Amino acid sequence: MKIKKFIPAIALWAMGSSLACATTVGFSQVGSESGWRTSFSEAVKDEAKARNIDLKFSDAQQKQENQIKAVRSFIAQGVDAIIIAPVVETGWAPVLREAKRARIPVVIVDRNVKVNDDLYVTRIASDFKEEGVKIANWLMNETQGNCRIAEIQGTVGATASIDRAAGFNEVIAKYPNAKIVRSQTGEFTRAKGKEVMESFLKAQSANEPFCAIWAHNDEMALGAIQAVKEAGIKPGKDILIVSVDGVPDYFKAMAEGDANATVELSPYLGAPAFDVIDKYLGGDKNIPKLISTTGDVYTQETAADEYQKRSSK
Ligand code: GYE
Repeated sequence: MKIKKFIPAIALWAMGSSLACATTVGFSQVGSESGWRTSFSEAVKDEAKARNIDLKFSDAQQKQENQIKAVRSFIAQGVDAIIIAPVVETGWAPVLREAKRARIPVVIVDRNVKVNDDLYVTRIASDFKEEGVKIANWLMNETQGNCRIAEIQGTVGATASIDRAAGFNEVIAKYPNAKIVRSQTGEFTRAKGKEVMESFLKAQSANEPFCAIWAHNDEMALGAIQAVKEAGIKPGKDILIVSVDGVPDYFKAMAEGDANATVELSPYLGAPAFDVIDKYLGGDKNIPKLISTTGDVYTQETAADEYQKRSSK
């Protein structure tokens, strides 16, 4: 009799205390501008569920002011930790100082923030400059360094745009016959990528066609491909298409011959972010300031197989 009563009491206590102890993490995400971004958000949500983390997710719709509001509200709610995937690099110091004062650790994922590094625990990201270098090397190799390039940049002020451009430009600077002849932001979205490419094509002179489109992400490249097709030009052949991300739709486009190359970017940033938070909240403050991931170049050769793998995930 005694034992019977005892067990449910223990079970109840355990249940109650585990609920009370669930870690609460606020996550301020850039938005849902690209397929890569959506996969990243999903990955964070799935990982939080698997770890029984109470995740407060906030979509900033590509606006830093929304992110700052979200972070302030996470602080007011007294979350255990905050993850920020910042839209742009600048303007973060005040709100990060507020988090620090409230003793809430902040982990930066993906793009960077320009602040003293005592204002966050660590940053988990890929090396965007290296991505620019890799894709430019592929393009220079493919064209023997002869190429008039139309560049569709990502969001102005975002690390992914700044560093990808820097890496790409560093490589093509070594080739006198390679040149960026048009450049404009497409804000990382498919619709804008299409719009920008349409305007490039209108302004293009017939005797100086583009040899390639360099888009700072797959989503804009996919929009540009549509614009090129609608102009009666063959993407992937008449104009080479290169970008970064490695989203399933882009693998499909490569398999169909419409796109040429991309650098894969892992969207699985939730697990390493939660690992760091666990460590930090567990008392281990010995965490490197940058945890980086890398990705490979993919081309048409393996695109069909890679598409299969990715779309069955
Ligand atoms: O390439 C793009 C997204 O910041 C690295 O943002 C990220 C970029 C990614 O919208 O698709």
